[in-house]
Amino acid sequence: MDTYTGALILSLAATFLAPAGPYDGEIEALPSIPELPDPFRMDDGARVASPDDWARRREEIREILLSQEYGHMPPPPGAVRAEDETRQPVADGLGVERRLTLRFGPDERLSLRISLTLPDGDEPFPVIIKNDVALGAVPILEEGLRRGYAFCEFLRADLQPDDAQAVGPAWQAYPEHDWRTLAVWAWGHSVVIDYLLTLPEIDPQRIAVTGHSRGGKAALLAGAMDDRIALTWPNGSGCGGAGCYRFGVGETLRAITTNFPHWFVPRLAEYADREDRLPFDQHFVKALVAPRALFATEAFGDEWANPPGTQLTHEAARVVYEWLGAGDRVGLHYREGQHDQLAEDWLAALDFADLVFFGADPADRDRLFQRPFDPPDGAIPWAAPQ
Ligand code: GTR
Repeated sequence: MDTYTGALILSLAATFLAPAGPYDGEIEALPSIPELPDPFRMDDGARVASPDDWARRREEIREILLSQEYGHMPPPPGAVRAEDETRQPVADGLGVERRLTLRFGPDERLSLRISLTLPDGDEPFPVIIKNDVALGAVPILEEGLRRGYAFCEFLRADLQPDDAQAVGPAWQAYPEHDWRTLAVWAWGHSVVIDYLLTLPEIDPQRIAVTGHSRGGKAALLAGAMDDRIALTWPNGSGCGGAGCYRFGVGETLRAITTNFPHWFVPRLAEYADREDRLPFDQHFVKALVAPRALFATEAFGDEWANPPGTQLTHEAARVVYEWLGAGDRVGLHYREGQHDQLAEDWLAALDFADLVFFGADPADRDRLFQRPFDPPDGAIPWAAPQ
């Protein structure tokens, strides 16, 4: 048996031999919940009443999302070795870009190419980590360096290619995990953080993550899973990201699980056209980020990514943020135009980061907290505990 076949068999076994949880039975046997499920309702039916209850509920929410949607990822590898390849000044000397290869995982079998651009200024620097398919794609690099931000991009396909047929390096290195492609890419942020935290230049309290579209889904999941992330910023992430399965427009659960079966555990596809049976919606992912900062950037013309549904799960998550006393740490920005991550999105995110990291109030604060849509009546039938 070759390595690929062996890894495939082990990862299928991991999926099917996992102990059954409360949501693993027949879909039809699960309760129908046409509105957004109550994040404060524990698996046993009791309602969260205290911070201790919420800590337990967060663990339940994590397990719901990993078992029903993304698959379980290993812990961050911890020991990450960097091979320094090149260093060069960028943006007229405002910063220096390092290109590196990280080596980590069991027997250092995994590698990840990154670019790290540090400003010329007083360390430690806040950092924005971005997962992508190419390096050097930060459109506001100069402005960001001027404001004192470091940027770190990584090539997510080094971990797992975006291919339904491929058993990529991460799946081979950790065959006992049922993590699917979005979970692997999300974990990539944690690998990068393991490395960045070894550098005196990086401020450990001010780490942000971002990605666009499928990369935005991965960045949001990273923020939900890794509490070291202080600001989670998905861009145009839509279905399976900052969007909503039950409400809105654009890509459906059936469409995404048919076209991208490798992104999610096979279980998710069973909910196609039966979204009311989902024990979660995407506000659960956002609620896990709370009370750490969360900012989503969207475009009105990007219907496929569900602009109104994104606002709805945002509103639902905001109930959790407010209950935790962090209502001013969850922002939402819409711009005109289409599916992309443009300078306008980056500038809004920099303003939001300045606000939550340094308390710097931007000139036009309201643009960071937009709610342009009328939410459907009764979509959020629950409120925060008293
Ligand atoms: C689309 C997919 C979206 C989004 C997008 C992208 O084809 O349906 O969920 O991920 O690709 O990543 O650009």
